[in-house]
Amino acid sequence: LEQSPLANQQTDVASLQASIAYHMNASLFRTQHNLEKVAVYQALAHSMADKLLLDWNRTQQRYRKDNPKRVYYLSMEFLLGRALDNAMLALHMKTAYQEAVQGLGFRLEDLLEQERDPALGNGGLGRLAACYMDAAAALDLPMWGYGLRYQYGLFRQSVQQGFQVEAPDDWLMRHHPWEFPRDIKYDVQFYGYVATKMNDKGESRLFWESDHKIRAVAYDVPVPGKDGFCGNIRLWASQPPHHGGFDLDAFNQGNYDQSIASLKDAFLLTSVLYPNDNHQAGKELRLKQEYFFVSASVQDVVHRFKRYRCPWSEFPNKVAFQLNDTHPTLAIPELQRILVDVEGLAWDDAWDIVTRTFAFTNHTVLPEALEKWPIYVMEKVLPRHMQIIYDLNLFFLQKVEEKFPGDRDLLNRVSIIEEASPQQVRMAFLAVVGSHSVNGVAALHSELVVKELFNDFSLYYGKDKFINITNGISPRRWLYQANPGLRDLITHTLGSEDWVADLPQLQKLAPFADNLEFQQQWMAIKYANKVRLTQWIRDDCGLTVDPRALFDIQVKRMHEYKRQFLNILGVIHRYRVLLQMSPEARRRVPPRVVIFGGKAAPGYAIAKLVIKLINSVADVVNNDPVIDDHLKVVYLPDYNVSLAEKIVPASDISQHISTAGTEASGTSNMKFVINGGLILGTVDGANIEIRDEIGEDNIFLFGTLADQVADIRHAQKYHGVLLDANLQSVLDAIQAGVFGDASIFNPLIDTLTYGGDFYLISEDFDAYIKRQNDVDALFLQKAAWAAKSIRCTAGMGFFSSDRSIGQYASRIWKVDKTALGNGS
Ligand code: 26M
Repeated sequence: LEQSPLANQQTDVASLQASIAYHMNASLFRTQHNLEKVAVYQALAHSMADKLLLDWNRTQQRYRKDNPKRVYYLSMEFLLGRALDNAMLALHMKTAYQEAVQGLGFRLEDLLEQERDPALGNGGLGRLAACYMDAAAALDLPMWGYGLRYQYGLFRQSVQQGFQVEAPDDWLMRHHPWEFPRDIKYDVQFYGYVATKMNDKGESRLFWESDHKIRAVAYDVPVPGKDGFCGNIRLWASQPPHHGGFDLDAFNQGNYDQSIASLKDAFLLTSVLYPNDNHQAGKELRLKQEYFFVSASVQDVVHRFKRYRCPWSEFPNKVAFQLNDTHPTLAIPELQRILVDVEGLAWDDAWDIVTRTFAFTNHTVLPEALEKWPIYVMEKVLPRHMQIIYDLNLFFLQKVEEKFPGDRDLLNRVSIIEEASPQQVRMAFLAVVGSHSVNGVAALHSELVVKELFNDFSLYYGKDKFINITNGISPRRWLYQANPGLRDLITHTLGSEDWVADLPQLQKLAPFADNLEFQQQWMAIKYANKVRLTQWIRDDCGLTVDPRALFDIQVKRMHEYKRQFLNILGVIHRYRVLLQMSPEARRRVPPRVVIFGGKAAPGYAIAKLVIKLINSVADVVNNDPVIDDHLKVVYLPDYNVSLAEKIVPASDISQHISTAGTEASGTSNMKFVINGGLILGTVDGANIEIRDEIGEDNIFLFGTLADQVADIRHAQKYHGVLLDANLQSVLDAIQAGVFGDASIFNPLIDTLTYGGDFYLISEDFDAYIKRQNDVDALFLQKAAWAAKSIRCTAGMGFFSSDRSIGQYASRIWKVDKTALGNGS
């Protein structure tokens, strides 16, 4: 391959142009005569992918030879975003390619916009997986991602008459040059029955048999690293098994429809990503997706392990599985099944191997998000796994009983099987019992995980099993790539690019915080980013906003606990206050553009109603001549990773205002702050650690604390909710029809009154408004604002995903960066 003209290592402009031209002909079957942007993008992507493949092969060959302990990050979601810009920057080829395409008559920025976002994730959890793969690649850590190749990613969102409308995300309709189909296949079975059989050694063993098989085929996605290193994500697609897809009897009888029915099943399995975020839907197809993914991945890993002919006892020294939430938890009984039923290990030996291999990351404490599967479903789809879970549970409960004799209540509380009707398997408990380490994703969250979610387990296992690893973000994508202006200023100021791989170096910016000239350069970059977003808002929403206004941004999945409702109620309050002011008083308030973005799960009616309310408020406020430019409200449709890359560098303030104790970590908060955006937030998730790192004076926190929430809810139950007076007038305005037909908003307003204000919007309303006024006041003091903005970036060194992955590696996986390193 090294010699192949496809992978010409020359990076001079003429060679790059030649490779683009080559792909135009050979990969796209086109001539140079009708060059559309999308075709040039594709040729360019192929050309770049060639280079990546060389690195991929070199890296993976080295691992194969050295056989280091490998980490497998099991995740149902990888929200990667676009690949081309990322790859060009990682391989230091962007400037050369820029010139190459310029010579062909194109602007690189336009071509980059042609790439469809792979959206194989819902939100934070999927994007975290992408940032972690990026970090592992940068650190030369032998970690592979395993996931699913959904034909349709997260739905595309448009807004019609103010309502969210979903469309399928057919991202594979156009050829996607960033994945490589492999001749690697495993069959995965479902349903069937469990029988007793003799194995080769004459021992009686249980075997699970079924005619219902679906084939998993591997697609590899390269993850560009540093210095010629390249990681991998292996995604499984479902297909009918060889010869097994046809119902041959039906086929021979000429009953074609019936003969291909199971073919359809096979293709359907990985066709679509479930669009729920922090909510479990409980659909059988989802369970099958989870098992399909897990089974193919475990088979692949076992196959790789066996290649080296090590004894089974070596398995935990060669393999670490990290479970990205409970979605891949079936990997635990699956590995136990393979070791016992197929490989013939004794139960206890197998279980020792399993528990030393798995570790589990929890991403939520919201009860509605915790996965539970009814036993009648599990029994039907995975009969052998259900037996194994019963056995695991029995042995576990026996040990609990030994340690805490006679505590029947405790046994009920920790049982993997929930004794309700229907009986359910508690996947989080299975994950805890089958793992040697359980971690939360921010300090407060990990505390709640130990004290609330898994309290009984921490008493049984001891506290060491439960740790915190605070989330991190890729400084490459979220600063270096997304904010070239700031990147260059930082590099120029610090004298080199070393800060990217050693993010705490950002602290060296702090001495410049009060330097007026530096402040001006800093804020000029922010302004340019706001201008760029302004153009996007004009093209996308047909709305003109002034880049000099304060940009106040909340972009994240629409969810009640994230309280976009609080934000828009605050906007209505601001609107009413502005209307009551004299023109002179109004001019003393800094103009604001309040920007929203984010998708609601299609079945989540209340979240969708908040989208409607935001758009209704926007209609009125944006067209009110009295308000003019003092306040604008924007709802950006189809929020995704590539849009985030444009939005994040352009914030003055971003909002992270979840009810305390509900947002496990948040990661966009980190992205905004590292780009010099200030935060308006609650004392929740990683906001707390951001405060600790950047200093209390550089963040606007407000509201109820996590340990007060339960008492307030309790009081509400007995005394009802006494609505904040300002909030009451806001609700009155909505109900008076100021924002159109009031009746449609009734279910939304009811969430504040009937049955208590669960997310404490009224409780926090006054503190929120006051903090917003503090923001206004500071924005008028340009130098003070700039100083805080600089201190924000300077203090963010801790939040690199390189730090997070380093902690996972040393505390959980016990792996090092490979000794060889640097692709040599
Ligand atoms: C579960 C069952 C069926 C279908 C879908 C799901 C499901 C999918 C995604 C459940 C939860 C999902 O994501 C949760 C999530 O994104 N959690 C976020 O994780 C981030 C990374 O740790 C945190 O920063 C966020 O605070 C947390 O909300």
